[in-house]
Amino acid sequence: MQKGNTNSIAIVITVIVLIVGAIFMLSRQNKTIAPEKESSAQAQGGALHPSSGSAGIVEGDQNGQAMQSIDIKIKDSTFNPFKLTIKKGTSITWKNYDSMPHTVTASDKSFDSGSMAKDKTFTHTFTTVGTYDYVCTFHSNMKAQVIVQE
Ligand SMILES: [Cu+2]
Repeated sequence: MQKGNTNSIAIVITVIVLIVGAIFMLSRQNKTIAPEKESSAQAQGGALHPSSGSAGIVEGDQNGQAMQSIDIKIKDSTFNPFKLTIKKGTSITWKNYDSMPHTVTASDKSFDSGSMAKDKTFTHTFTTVGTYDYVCTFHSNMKAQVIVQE
């Protein structure tokens, strides 16, 4: 009798835990950035932005989850990585390591850094899904691409 009671209490607790877990999972799916997708973007060549800037903290969503930002190096007249797939809402910061100036200019003009001297950075947040080709307007062979996914 008492054992049966204990068993049914255990079943009720298990059901409650499952329901709470399901609600938690559903609420997480509504968030824009899924953590496991973040790591895949890094694996494709982007490095996590150093957390020194205040932007990463300010832009965190209500969950306290920081928006992702990725660095692209401009070095030896090459964008590195030159091809990158990111999630919508990700910020990319380009930094020029060359002594000569470069630009980061979208073919559709949706972003344009203007002339960037050595050590200058340019950041753009991609809020619309699509494929963005961009070039350095000073060096027509410097071509690169960002693919923004949902
Ligand atoms: Cu250039």
